[in-house]
Amino acid sequence: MHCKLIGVPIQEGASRLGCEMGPSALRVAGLEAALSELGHQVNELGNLPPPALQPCSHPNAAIHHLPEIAAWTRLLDEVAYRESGDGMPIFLGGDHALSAGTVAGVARRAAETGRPLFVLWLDAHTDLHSLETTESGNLHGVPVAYFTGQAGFAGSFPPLAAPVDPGNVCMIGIRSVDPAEREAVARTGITVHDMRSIDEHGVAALLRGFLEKVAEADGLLHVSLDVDFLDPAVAPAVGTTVPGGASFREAHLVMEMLHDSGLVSSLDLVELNPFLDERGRTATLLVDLTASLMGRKVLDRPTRSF
Ligand code: HAR
Ligand code: MN
Ligand code: MN
Ligand code: MN
Repeated sequence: MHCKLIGVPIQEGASRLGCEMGPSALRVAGLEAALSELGHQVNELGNLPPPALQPCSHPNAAIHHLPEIAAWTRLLDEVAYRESGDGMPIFLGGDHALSAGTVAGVARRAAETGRPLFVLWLDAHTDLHSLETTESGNLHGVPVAYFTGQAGFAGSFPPLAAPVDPGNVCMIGIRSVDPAEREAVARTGITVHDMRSIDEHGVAALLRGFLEKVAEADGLLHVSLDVDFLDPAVAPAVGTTVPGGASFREAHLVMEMLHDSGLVSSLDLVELNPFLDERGRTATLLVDLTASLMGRKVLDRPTRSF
């Protein structure tokens, strides 16, 4: 596989500063070497420069940093479109607001190829607020509403060329949903597997169902991995910890199954806040999870799909 590492030092979508250092921490933790050792060709594209701002405003006075997030979305849509033409872009965040642009861009590319885009959202949160409904005003809470084409982004965020069908979005690990997001889940029909579903059915059964759907549709698959998908006990370096997250093994199993599926075409690693880490353990875990997604395994297994 031809992997492209793209640093996205964005932190204005989160309430706590520090995600800007995420790309550096992932590099220091050895992401490039981990991928090269697996036999992948790795292109290190460096960090994207912060984009120029255009003035914009919104009647919701709670919103923070709208011009910054709108500008990053515009830039990332372009970069994700360009870099998904050949090879697999891996976006090193940066807070989760970056996925508004990365998913918009890969969706535009997918639409051109005629293959449907699916999104696997691994997160404690649904990030399904609109600009109207966000109460915190932290724009890492809105990307899913944007890239699925929900109302209320016109005039602030860039126009969306290829909205992702909400029926193609699957969320796993969810355990913090605001009332307006709960309503949006019901309205859009996005598949949400909360932590209770993982407890009851096991993460493998939930993921297998989704991967079968992607394979049947001959889809492309974008994976968006928020650090807070993981339990804070194993991944403390995140500003929005929520207890009761995915375990070390549950997360690795997800990555191993994704690898075996052969379906993943792009990846976001987001919300890593190195300022909150303990001796680099969260950054190291993210690198190890990425390696599992890209083919690292304990033992070879008889060939199977997932
Ligand atoms: N739903 C809450 C809000 O909108 C929390 C959002 C936190 N989002 C992330 N990314 N950390 O998932 O403020
Ligand atoms: Mn702020
Ligand atoms: Mn998130
Ligand atoms: Mn989250």
